[in-house]
Amino acid sequence: MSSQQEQTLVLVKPDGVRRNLIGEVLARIERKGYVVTGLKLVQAERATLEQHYEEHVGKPFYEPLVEFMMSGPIVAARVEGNGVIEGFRSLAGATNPTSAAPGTIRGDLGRDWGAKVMENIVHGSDSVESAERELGIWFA
Ligand code: IDP
Repeated sequence: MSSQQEQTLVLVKPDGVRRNLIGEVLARIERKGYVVTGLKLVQAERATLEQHYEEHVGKPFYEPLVEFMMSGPIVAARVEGNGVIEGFRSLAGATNPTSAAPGTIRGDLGRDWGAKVMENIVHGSDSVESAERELGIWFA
């Protein structure tokens, strides 16, 4: 299998920050051997989130998702490594924390709280194109 040096955008969502999981998420990234090359705590603005989540406009969970992402500070990280885009998605686990595998961030630390939107602790870019686009939004 070939992989290449990549950059990805990781967000620790408001639930992760509220639950004091910033260090836990960054520790898992670093223990895997990836390198954090940009890091900031931000209160996201609606315009930024509308750009970030543009592919989800019109879906039933879109507005709850934007509201949730504005409900408290988030951490944005630029993370680098060979194959890091797929690698971080693998560390994060499936979108739904109920079905995410144990051993993953969402599987170990997330659960279904009955919220309108899945509160699943982290975001990670899903392709080279998304990573470039999203890093441009959060690390302009
Ligand atoms: P991902 O974060 O695993 O890439 P996406 O499909 O890009 O998943 O969805 C973005 C975010 O929207 C998810 O992380 C989750 O917080 C929320 N979400 C996605 N699908 C649903 C759903 O069916 N119900 C509620 N929330 C959802």
